[in-house]
Amino acid sequence: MVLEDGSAVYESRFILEYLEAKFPEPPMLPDDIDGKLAARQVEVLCDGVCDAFVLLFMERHRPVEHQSQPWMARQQRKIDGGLAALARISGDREYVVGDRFGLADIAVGTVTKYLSVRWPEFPWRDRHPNLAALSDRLETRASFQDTVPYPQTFRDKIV
Ligand SMILES: N[C@@H](CCC(=O)N[C@@H](CS)C(=O)NCC(=O)O)C(=O)O
Repeated sequence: MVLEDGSAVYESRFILEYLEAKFPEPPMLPDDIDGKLAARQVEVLCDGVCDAFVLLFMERHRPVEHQSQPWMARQQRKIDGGLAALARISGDREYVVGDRFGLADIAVGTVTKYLSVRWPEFPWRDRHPNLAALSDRLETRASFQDTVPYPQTFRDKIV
C-alpha cells in the first residue's frame, strides 16, 4: 500500500494493522477475544488460499516440461479445502464473524474477488453459492468498489 508521501506498507497483515492503528473507528475486529480469534482464523484461511493460488498460478506459467502436476494438485487441494472451510464458517450469516462488518469480511471478499479477477474459469461460485452471495453483497460497498483488484503484468519470465 503506497502512502501519500510515497512510502509503502507491505504484507497484507501489516497493512491491516497499520490501517487499524491509524483509523481505529470503527474497529475491524470484534470486541471479545473469541470473536477476535474467529476473525483472525478467517484471515489465515484467506491468506492460505491466496498464497496457494499464487503458487499454482506461477507453476502454470512455467514451461510445461518444468511443471509439477503433484505440486499443482497440492496447491489446488489447499484452495479447495480453504474455500470449503470459509463457506462452512460463513454459512448464511450477514457478516462472516459477529454482527458487524469487519476484518473477516474484508479477507473473504478480497480472496473471492481476486479469484474472480485472476481465475474466472474456477467454479468457486457454483461450489459455494453462499460465498458468492456474500461476495456480491460486499462488492456493493463503496470501499470494495474503490479497490477492485486487477491482474498485474509479469515482465520477467517465470522459470
Ligand atoms: N503475503 C503477501 C502476498 C501478496 C501476493 O502474493 N498477492 C497476490 C494476490 S494474493 C498479488 O497481488 N498478485 C498479483 C496478481 O495476481 O496480479 C501479502 O499478504 O501481502
